Amino acid sequence: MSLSPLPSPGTKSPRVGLIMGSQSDWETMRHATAVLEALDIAHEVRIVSAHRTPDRLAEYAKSAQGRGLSVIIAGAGGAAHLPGMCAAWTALPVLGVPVESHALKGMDSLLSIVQMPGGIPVGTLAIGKAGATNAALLAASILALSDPDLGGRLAAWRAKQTAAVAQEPVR
Ligand code: RP5
Repeated sequence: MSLSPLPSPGTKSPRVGLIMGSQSDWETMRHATAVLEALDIAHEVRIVSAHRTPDRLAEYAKSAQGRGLSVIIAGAGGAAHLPGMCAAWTALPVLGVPVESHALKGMDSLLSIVQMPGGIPVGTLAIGKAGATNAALLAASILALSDPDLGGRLAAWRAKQTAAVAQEPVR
């Protein structure tokens, strides 16, 4: 696997790595990239399958911190061992997004991500779009601890969301 080339001058190097087990996960995980883009957080997106491309996963996770990433978001469906295996290879915070599966509606994904044995944590979000959205927001909160400018952008994003809630329902 060829990992990210060095960013060209003027390009920000990725701070968030977003990985998913399959192309089919993109429909869910695109909601995470939408938030990262709205908050102007440099990120990279890769397909990394724990069982179909195990060497790619090991290389990705082991090199993540050295390449400047601070948080990894990992989305997977079914026997969703990608976030857990990723967390085993890196000490960076790993946020797991359970992708909704056909057979069990994502309950399989959720349980296989959330039930990490004590010792290797994966911060597990909700199934599907909400989880992908919140994974990106949580990554933003983590990064904002040491980035006041991003903290301001996140506060503005939340204020805009608040302002969009009507006082009364349309009847
Ligand atoms: C997992 O298997 C992926 O994360 C995906 O959610 C699921 C199905 O993958 P495809 O069969 O669509 O490639 O590895």
